[in-house]
Amino acid sequence: MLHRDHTLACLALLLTAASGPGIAAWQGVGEARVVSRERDDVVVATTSGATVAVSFVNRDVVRIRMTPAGRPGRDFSYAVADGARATLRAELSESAERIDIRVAGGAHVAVQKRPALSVAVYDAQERLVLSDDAARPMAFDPANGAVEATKQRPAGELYYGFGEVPLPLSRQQQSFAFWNTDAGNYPPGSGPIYQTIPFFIASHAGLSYGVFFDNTWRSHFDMGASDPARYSFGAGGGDLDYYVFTGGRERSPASVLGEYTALTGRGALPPLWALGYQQSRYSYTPQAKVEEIARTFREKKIPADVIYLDIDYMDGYRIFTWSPTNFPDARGMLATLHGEGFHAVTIVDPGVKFDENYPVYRSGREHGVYVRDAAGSELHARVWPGVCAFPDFTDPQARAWWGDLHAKSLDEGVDGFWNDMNEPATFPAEDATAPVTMFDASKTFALDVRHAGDGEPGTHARYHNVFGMQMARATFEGLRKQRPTQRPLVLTRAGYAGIQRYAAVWTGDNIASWEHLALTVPMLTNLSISGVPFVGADVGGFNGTPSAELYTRWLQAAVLTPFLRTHSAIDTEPREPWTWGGDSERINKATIELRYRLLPYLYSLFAQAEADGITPLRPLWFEYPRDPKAALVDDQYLVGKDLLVAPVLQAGSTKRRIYFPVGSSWLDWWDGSRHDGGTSEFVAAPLDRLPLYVRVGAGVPTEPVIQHSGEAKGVALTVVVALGAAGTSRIFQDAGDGYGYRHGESRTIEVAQTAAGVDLTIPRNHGFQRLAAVELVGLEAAPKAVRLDGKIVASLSFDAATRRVRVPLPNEQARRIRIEM
Ligand code: MIG
Repeated sequence: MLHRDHTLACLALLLTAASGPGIAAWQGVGEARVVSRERDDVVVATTSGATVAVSFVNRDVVRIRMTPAGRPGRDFSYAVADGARATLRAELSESAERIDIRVAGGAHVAVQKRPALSVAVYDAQERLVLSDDAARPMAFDPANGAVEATKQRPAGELYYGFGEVPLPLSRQQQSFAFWNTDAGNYPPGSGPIYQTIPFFIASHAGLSYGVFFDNTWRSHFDMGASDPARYSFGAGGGDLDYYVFTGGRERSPASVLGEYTALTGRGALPPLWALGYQQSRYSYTPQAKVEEIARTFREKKIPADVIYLDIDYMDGYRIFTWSPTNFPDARGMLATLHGEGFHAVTIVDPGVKFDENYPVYRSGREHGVYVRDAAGSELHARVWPGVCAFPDFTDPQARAWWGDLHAKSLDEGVDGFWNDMNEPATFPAEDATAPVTMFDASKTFALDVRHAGDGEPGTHARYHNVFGMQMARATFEGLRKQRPTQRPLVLTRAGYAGIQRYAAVWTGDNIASWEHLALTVPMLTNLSISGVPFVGADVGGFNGTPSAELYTRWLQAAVLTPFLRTHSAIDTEPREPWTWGGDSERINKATIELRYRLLPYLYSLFAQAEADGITPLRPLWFEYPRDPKAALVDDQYLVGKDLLVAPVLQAGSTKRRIYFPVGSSWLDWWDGSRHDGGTSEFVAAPLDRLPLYVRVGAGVPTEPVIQHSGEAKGVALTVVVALGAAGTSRIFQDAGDGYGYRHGESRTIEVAQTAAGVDLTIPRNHGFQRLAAVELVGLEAAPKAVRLDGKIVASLSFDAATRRVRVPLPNEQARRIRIEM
């Protein structure tokens, strides 16, 4: 047993809580004994009986896997995308004290053999990336299966990512756990909540690296909270299996995220309609109410694409049914909604009502899909419908069964599916007397409940954190099978690393408070750079009723977040963009219109996210890792590289301070005024103004206001060019749904700014929106002339108030714009 200080002993107890009672008895890995090769892995047996395997996923990504039992089990991961875990054969050299493992031109792993095996990883330039704390080698607890690693922490190293944790942007000197939890009203600064994404990007002296701890058990990170000189991570079972992303030559946040998403998959382009404004409530019922809400959007000309049906659409909360009284003609309602350009999403929870007269329940039992308790009987627990059985989503047959259930809903006209309560969450037993607290262990299945584990049966303690992800996967795969030519929209509350392959994620039951509004910025940007492109928070805050001002500010703050949906709890006042009437309605409408004007930009960002894994929403730090003043900014965010959003997050505020990061200059979206990088400014932000900036050098595609994305085909694009620096922007276009874009049915327009002017590269148009104009922004005076391909543009109007001039393009042959001042 190792000597450990008090804090670590506490940590150990925390870690092992999920695996049952017992005092932690940590054992270090001990000295390296025998070094061997197994396929591409270098496997080191240690005096403790554990083995440590080192492999290379590619030149810059190293995997380290410590197996306490010595013999690694099957190599399987829910996080890793199909085919993404290729390995390279590394060169191995061994001396009395060390083992060096490297690939040409890539990273280098140095293993110190004694006094206890310890690992250090270097990048391709032999710069240290991370290193075990020699005093605290990798350890495990043979009594309960817990594992743990401790790394040295350079002073000032910061940590971002970690998926969904309600903490400030950088998690240095914080500690938290992952155990998917229905944590409605989550207090800022706490955890665990709904998702488990044990991935972070570290940043120190302008260099980044990443770590992904691929372990589905209850896990825990201490990023220097107990001791600022070290950080540690561990779990209540399984292997100590983690990846180090060295970030290649660049060592940038983007290169690390690219490496992580190459391993765990990249979120595919959503259907265009899912990027529109979405309206939800718990619950819009009966169907006349749903129809009225949709109609009101159209009457008031407030753009919207999607309406949500929360649990009350069902018959006694039986999934895949409709309430005969409140939704007597669901098909008719869905047809009406479609006629008005709406798409509809229904909520589907994992609990299947235990009811012999309910065909879905009976079918599940006949197919043997339900989770079983430790004694082997069908697990029953209470949720909305009363006593339920639960499909075991870690069983491929259960997933297929589940996927097929969606055929009926699709046939009725449902367009997308919302998976809730999939932590999984359960209610207390009817006769329970103890109070249920926020992070109560009783809010889910018993730890000894059994799961199929895709061929490796195991307990709930092991598979709890992937239940929600596998539910979303089952839904996604079912939709892909039923509707192969449509892109699915699946929204999930729970998930695990890699969830981006299957679903959009929203941050659950937040609160209608200014504090929770402010929390959305660090939460969503961190969730995004944890590889999940399609993220959002309930606009206005789920629980409680926001004031008109809070709602308006919240909508502004959210308007360029990827998943934009107003949603509210059952006991709150109505909440639609028009609820407060007057100015409030006018401003909310304008805010949603801004979303639609920028849809082509958001869409292009999603195309990028699918191609290279770089997600649309980013903290300032992500693009400006060498600017120390940007490192902790968590009340502003970037959308792509080109838009900077600085929402007002405080009650009664009509101005705010904004930091413009070093390395770019920015133009005010509304008036074209210029703000240089490295400056901090107080700007006016009256209630009708979202402070929004475009990066000098960028070309941002926009379109006129439309009422829903289905109208996009009928309008042309205008690219807004922020003058003053060189740069190239790419505008991606395709059909907006389906998979034609993977077979060449798309085009990418290039807009390049040079010292001479703006050059356009417009490929042939196969029925996409036409590029009809270029707006040049940032001009302090009217230009003497603007030439388009040599010819003076006649109809030119300079708008001094917005510092811009609009250059109409007569056709898509346009190539060169030259400005004469
Ligand atoms: O126990 O379906 O987070 O968005 O409206 C609450 C009802 C269950 C929790 C979700 C919320 C949803 C609500 N659900």
